[in-house]
Amino acid sequence: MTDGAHAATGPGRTPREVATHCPYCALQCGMTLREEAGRVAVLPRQFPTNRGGLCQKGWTAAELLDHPERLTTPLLRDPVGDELRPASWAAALDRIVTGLRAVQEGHGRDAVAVFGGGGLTNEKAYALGRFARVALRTRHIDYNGRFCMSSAAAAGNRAFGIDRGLPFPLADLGRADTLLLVGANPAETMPPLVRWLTEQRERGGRLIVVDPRVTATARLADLHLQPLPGTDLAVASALLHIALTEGWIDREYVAERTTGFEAVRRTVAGWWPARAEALSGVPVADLEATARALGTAGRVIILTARGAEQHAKGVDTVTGFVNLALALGLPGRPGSGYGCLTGQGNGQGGREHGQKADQLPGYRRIDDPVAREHVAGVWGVPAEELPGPGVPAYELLESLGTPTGPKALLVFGSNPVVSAPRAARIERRLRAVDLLVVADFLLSETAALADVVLPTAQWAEEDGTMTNLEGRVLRRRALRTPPPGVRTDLEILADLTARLRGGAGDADASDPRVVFAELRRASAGGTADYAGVSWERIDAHDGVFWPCPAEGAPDTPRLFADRFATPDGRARFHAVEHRPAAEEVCAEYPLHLTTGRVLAQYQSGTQTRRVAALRRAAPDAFVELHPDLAGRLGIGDGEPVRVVSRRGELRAPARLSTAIRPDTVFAPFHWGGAARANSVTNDAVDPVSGMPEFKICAVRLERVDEP
Ligand SMILES: Nc1nc2c(c(=O)[nH]1)N[C@H]1C(S)=C(S)[C@@H](COP(=O)(O)OP(=O)(O)OC[C@H]3O[C@@H](n4cnc5c(=O)[nH]c(N)nc54)[C@H](O)[C@@H]3O)O[C@H]1N2
Ligand SMILES: Nc1nc2c(c(=O)[nH]1)N[C@H]1C(S)=C(S)[C@@H](COP(=O)(O)OP(=O)(O)OC[C@H]3O[C@@H](n4cnc5c(=O)[nH]c(N)nc54)[C@H](O)[C@@H]3O)O[C@H]1N2
Ligand code: SF4
Ligand SMILES: [Mo]
Repeated sequence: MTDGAHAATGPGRTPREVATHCPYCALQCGMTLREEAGRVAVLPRQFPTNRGGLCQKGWTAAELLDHPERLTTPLLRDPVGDELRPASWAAALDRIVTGLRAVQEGHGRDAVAVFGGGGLTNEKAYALGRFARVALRTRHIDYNGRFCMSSAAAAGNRAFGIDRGLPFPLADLGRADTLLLVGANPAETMPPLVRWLTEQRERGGRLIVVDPRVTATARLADLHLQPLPGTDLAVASALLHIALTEGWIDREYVAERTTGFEAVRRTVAGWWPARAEALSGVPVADLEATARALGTAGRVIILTARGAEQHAKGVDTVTGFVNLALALGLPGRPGSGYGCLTGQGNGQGGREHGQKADQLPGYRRIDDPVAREHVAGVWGVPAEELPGPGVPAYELLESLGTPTGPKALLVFGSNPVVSAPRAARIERRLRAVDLLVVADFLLSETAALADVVLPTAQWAEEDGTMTNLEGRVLRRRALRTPPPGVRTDLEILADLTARLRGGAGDADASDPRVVFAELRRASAGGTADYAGVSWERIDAHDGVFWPCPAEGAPDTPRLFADRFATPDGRARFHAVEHRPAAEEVCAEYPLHLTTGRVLAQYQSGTQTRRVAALRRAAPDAFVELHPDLAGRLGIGDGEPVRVVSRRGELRAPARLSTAIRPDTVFAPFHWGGAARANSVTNDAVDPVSGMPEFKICAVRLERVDEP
């Protein structure tokens, strides 16, 4: 590939090149973009996280830049025929501002809501939060990270006083003696990360994977635990029970660095391994082998991802594994620890700078008077004018257009029609608002419902920063300017702010460097302190790890060496108890449905379903089921099936596989229409984090006999 690109460089032609990162997931693989004769090629680049590796999505990312379906003009819904038609920017922005004013005059400021995304740069996430609180003065802003990261974030905050997905660099994985992955399938969701797993095993380390399916990741493991979905907390409790019985607890660490162990000890005393086996189906011998590998090795890392987290008890489940890690003395011990694999490109930074309902920049709480005073000072407004906390994403979407809910919604960087739980209901709510505005570069299923669609720039057309799964702040660098007719998200927010104020646009407000400088000041002194992170400093190193409180101060690749971010510096145990899934199987809905990802598609699929090579690799949705189950139901491989829950159904071809438990079926969520997995999923949410229960609900399976 590299050779080919060089060969194409003819004499006299200077290809343009820029060092940047992939637009998709939180691994943020380093890549070089090279433009020549109008064509953009992706070349792998050495970076500490991917070490030159890219997955198929990264390789093909540039295809969308000049895609024929790219939006290059605003679209306005024409009431005649109910169609979206091209319009000028002036007409589109006027329609938005008129609509927002009408809604706020009729129903109050909170009648306008904003929905963001974990794919937005730090600058955009920050600007979106400021736009909601200062220009719109609404309390209603939240984002899709609520569907992604929120359970691990809440568990991290309450245990460690800080939420940074990995509190250590990714490279530590390669040196772990024991690595436990719970509900994570990085072989498909972050393929270049497998290098670290390979290195780990080559050094003689043990890899243990907990997943109801024999995934590509599970196949790499020395030991695979295959629990029933929704039983991870029972597994975690049994592991701690065994560690206690065997005397593998780090008593000195527990005494000196933590509080609250006694209550946890009492709770897990009741979780003898046979009880966990009865619930989860994981054999006692495997639980014992896992506990031994964790309890007796030197460098031990425990990681969770969405499989363990996307449950109505996600926070408690993560807490169960955090308790285990603390009891073994892992967090802060060199080479050891607990972490969560953040998902979206800026899933980490996107949850730090104020697009969360309860948050101000720097991971500050919006209900903290000192934080309000500080941020209001940076924004040049009185603190009492800042709204209070809003509500989490699902609650927000679900209330749209209801008598007490918001009547207008602006969406930046999400496609909830495909990705929200119980999506048919959310689709109805989105149709019920007076004004729906979507900024996107492609006509997503959500944009297709909008009253106004704003065409926005893509990743290779803008500068900014992203914070990867390690808490490392990186530079996204523009290769070219956006096509004519397209504006950046920052320009859109600046234009709307100016029009709402009745004033002229402010070029500074849309300059990512200027916005980042302000973000640094707004975050200064907060938990996620970026005050010392400059673009120059990122450029001079391989990124900068937050917290980094001053230009001259070191950054923080590793947290917790001496203390935790709690007031007393100690980590906190929380006693947590297993509880059943929000919806249990019954005679009518006898199977468990779990949902997740495939390698060649990304999220709601707006982007990757339009890339030819990815469409070839993963053309359609499917329902994965065990041949024994298929035999009982008379379903053959490839035959169309219907998955039915209390909320709706999905239709897709059956994919028979012995890799899944016979009592569970799996569907990827990357497709809309009849194959939409989220027509079926449960909208029960975690009481602490607001995370929906994407990973388990009760369904029945039917053959589709009609043609
Ligand atoms: N190819 C691809 N890569 C992606 C993405 C994508 O859409 N496509 N999205 C990115 C984003 S935003 C995210 S959040 C990450 C997600 O990354 P992952 O968390 O790795 O992905 P998932 O497939 O959602 O879930 C992981 C595994 O959880 C298992 N699982 C299901 N239910 C349970 C359960 O109850 N317990 C346990 N232990 N496991 C369970 C599933 O079988 C699945 O293999 O991926 C990122 N990378
Ligand atoms: N059943 C089920 N549902 C799930 C999950 C699951 O495992 N199972 N996982 C959940 C998780 S972890 C996540 S993260 C969510 C993700 O689901 P979504 O929030 O829908 O995320 P994306 O599909 O990435 O949507 C991003 C949209 O914004 C556009 N976009 C991309 N970058 C930008 C930008 O910079 N600016 C603007 N304005 N637009 C942009 C894209 O074209 C796309 O249409 O799905 C959740 N839904
Ligand atoms: S692993 Fe993630 S960041 Fe790396 S190339 Fe693939 S999608 Fe992009
Ligand atoms: Mo995610």
